[in-house]
Amino acid sequence: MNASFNDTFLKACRGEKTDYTPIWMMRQAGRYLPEYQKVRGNVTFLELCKNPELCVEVTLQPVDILRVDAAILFSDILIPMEAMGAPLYFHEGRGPIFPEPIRTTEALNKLIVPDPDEHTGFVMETIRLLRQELKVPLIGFSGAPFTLATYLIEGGSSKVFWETKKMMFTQPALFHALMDKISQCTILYLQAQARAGAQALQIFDSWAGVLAPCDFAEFALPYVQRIISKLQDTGLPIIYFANNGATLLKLSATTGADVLGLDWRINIGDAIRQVGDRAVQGNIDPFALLLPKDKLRQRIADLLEGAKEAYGHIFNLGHGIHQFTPPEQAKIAIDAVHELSAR
Ligand code: 1CP
Repeated sequence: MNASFNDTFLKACRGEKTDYTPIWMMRQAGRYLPEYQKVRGNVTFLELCKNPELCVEVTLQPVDILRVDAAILFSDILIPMEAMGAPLYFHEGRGPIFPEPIRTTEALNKLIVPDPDEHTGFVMETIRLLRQELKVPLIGFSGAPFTLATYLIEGGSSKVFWETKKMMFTQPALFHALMDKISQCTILYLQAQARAGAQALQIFDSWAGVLAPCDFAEFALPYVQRIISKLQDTGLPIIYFANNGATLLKLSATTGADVLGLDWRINIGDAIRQVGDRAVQGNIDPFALLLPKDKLRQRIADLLEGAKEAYGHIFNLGHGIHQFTPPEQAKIAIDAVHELSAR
């Protein structure tokens, strides 16, 4: 590794001593940055995701502008679902749409388990190009099977998850078969990202928090466990983030992930006491970035204090940065984490 490479983030993932607490922000490349808006002004979101040169450009933006300690591949969790054969488009106001939702065995049978290098080669190319540029670690990612299944079953975003839970409870075999296929796809997809040069892998379970613990244990967790066990031989740190997952934390600790992402609804010290010898990532409320500078710095100081017994701590937001956040506020937070945690 070359001398100027900053591996603080990777050390924290592994529970090794670091000079300061590393920070990155979920959704750090995106609409709150005018530089992103400029690139996005000329292309649709899917065109952007499929253009490695542009993906490299927007991945690097927050690294250069904000000085975060890790980069996250610019892409979307739904890209491999399109590669499975589910037509996808992004509606400007309503977000992702799958016009042919997966609700029957016939629909499921039409989905393929794609070869990631062949069907999502643009993602792997983005990773290879980024590794030539970056002086901080590159995080690759996927969605978790449950979260991905909700989009396929609902046909897009949802608030109540009626179709998803209806399938879980009335057609459990079909639900499990869909989860199995998505998991096969995800394993190959993340293995390909590792081969292309990703240095850590995050699994986003954005909707796990809508499940009762017993249903999470039966319908979602086994697939995350399987994926993570298949990634062990990559040697990469694996981060599992279950949004709204405070009530699922003890179960999440059985996924095999090296790092557990935390949303802001739980006190970080309480979380640390539940997860054992495992690093944590989080967990300031993304809206707290709006606090005046002195209050924001105080909140960060308190969070760092609360995390001081952690096996390892990576500072992050409890969920993605909101699109109307002033970038200067993000910069204040990043500088404060670096300054206040310096050892
Ligand atoms: O209009 C635009 O420019 C698109 C906005 C946008 C962006 C910037 C979407 C649409 N996705 C992304 C990028 C993205 N998505 C990243 C990039 C890297 C980074 O973090 O900087 C990542 C990691 C994701 C992951 C993602 N996509 C998740 C999991 C994380 C989370 O926020 O919970 C989810 C749920 C999606 C689905 C998605 N993509 C985009 C939208 C609007 C949605 C729907 C969200 C919802 O259902 O509420």
